[in-house]
Amino acid sequence: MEKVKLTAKDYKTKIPIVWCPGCGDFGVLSAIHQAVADLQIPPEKLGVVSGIGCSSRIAGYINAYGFNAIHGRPLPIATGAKVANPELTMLVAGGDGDGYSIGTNHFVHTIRRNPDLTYIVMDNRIYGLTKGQVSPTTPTGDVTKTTPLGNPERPLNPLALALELGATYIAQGFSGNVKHLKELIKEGIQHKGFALINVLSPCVTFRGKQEYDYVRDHGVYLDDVDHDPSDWNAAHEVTQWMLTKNQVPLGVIYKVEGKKTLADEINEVQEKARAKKIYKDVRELIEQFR
Ligand SMILES: Cc1ncc(C[n+]2csc(CCOP(=O)(O)OP(=O)(O)O)c2C)c(N)n1
Ligand code: SF4
Ligand SMILES: [Mg+2]
Repeated sequence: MEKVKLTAKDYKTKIPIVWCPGCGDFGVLSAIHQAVADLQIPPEKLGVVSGIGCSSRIAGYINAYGFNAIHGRPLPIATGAKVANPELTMLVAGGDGDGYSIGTNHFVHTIRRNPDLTYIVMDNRIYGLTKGQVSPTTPTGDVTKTTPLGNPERPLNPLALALELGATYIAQGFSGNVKHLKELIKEGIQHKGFALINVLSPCVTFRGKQEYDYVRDHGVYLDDVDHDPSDWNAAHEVTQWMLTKNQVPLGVIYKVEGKKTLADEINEVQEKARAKKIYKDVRELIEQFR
């Protein structure tokens, strides 16, 4: 029998979408629907884990195994799901607050382990769900509900942090360019190892529509300039553009293939353990702790 071709529509759910009109997250959702359809990943082979926030509602809007984790914890949960069922394509999605504030420790240690996950962060540079508090990526000086006289802190640079920690795929997208973002997501999914896709995804309610203009005016597509994503030093320079040149890099910033993933490491340990025959079975191991 001929296989039915999946389309973006097959990944939509009936859950009403409650984002504000104009929210950047609509673009991200559309890019994900199209990316998984292009790759023909059946919904039963797809997992989406999110955290808490407006952006994290996205898990409910994708026809797949979905899990709304607690705030800041989608990465360890997705890592566990991937280890338990390596056949699942695992997407992790959330906001800048979820991933780069309360979830920073998981961000750091997940990258160290290089699990085969695609992490899509909807970076709107604000806490949207809780009504407009300063976030770790809010620019210095910006007025928010919790910084009425301007944000006194320097923003975190997730791209540079991920690069320093050894992430094997780092990209930045824009929810105002769904076609481009879709390709970044497809490439992230096809990459073996941890893929970070930071998406500038404006919160029109708490930061205003001009966030779209900011990315349009300052965005530089890496495909249009001579950037080699396999060159770590060149990638490092690109991660600094927002600070050094007031430019927003868009595209694949860094990519290295062939690095061991968490699954490779687990398989190696299991093989070593079997070869050494240290224990006859798990009961012998447990006995040691009595
Ligand atoms: C442990 C815990 N602390 C605080 C909160 C409240 N809270 C919910 S969402 C959120 C921030 C979300 O910001 P972000 O991840 O950037 O998502 P956005 O709404 O901007 O998409 C906070 C502080 C919570 N739910 N759980
Ligand atoms: S508050 Fe901001 S982030 Fe949340 S749905 Fe509205 S526009 Fe989007
Ligand atoms: Mg946010």
